[in-house]
Amino acid sequence: MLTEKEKWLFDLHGFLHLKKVISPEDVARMVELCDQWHALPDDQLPPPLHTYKDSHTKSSAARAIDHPEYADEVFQRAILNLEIMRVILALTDNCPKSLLVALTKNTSQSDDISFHGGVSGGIRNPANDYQAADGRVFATFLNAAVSLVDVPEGTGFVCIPGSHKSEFKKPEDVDIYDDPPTVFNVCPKAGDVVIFTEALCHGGRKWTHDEPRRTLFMRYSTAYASWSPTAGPLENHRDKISDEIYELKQNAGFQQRKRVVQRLLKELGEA
Ligand SMILES: O=C(O)CCC(=O)C(=O)O
Repeated sequence: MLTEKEKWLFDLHGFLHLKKVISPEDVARMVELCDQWHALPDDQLPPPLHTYKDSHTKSSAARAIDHPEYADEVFQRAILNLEIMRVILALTDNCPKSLLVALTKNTSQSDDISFHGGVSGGIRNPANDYQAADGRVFATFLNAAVSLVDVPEGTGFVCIPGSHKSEFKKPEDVDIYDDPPTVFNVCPKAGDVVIFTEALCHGGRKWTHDEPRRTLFMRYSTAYASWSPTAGPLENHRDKISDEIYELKQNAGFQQRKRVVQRLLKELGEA
């Protein structure tokens, strides 16, 4: 399902930039909802939407609103987008699970995000693994970042190409503002998607433009990933998502073929 060039690029760089994947109508609807929700405090968001917080999130970081797919089907369409799923299915060997989805708004007040991810000193995390063998590429934890705006050069997503299989620890002084070839700044247009393995060392440069940056981050893992049992569908909000999204969010053994996967493979001419 990946072309030979896509396999070569993903193996070499750790990400793929797919162009014009989401329709302009869906992008416009997502921007509208993004602006509407980001204007509200958490207690006025439609449940189960809320702001992402963990102990590492700085209060100055861009606000990310989790679970938008439970509030509007435009986000469910994005999760199941055939062009995105073509890549996710190939990379998870047809055993995917939809994890946390977040709608992020960066303004010129938001902090940048320093480098994280990557293979440190050659030590690999089996829940965030990358392998290439037998003419195939395989990753257990992926992020599909749909840009809802045109990203100008010098801002937005940056990564260290190839760091998903680096054997050595990143030197302390290499940072997100370094130049190529060490650091690469990916600049998608609205509707493009950047799919990367979370094993890739990546971060986000400060947004410097008046028009905010809006991004939909959709994480996927293998359905049997050891760390993801806590990240299943929200049972209290089951009625807000389709049967296919519900199934895609569930755990499954690696020999099990989800019905939604079977349907997608058929549409892709692979089953
Ligand atoms: O595109 C960005 O701003 C970086 C996002 C990021 O680092 C992440 O989602 O982990």
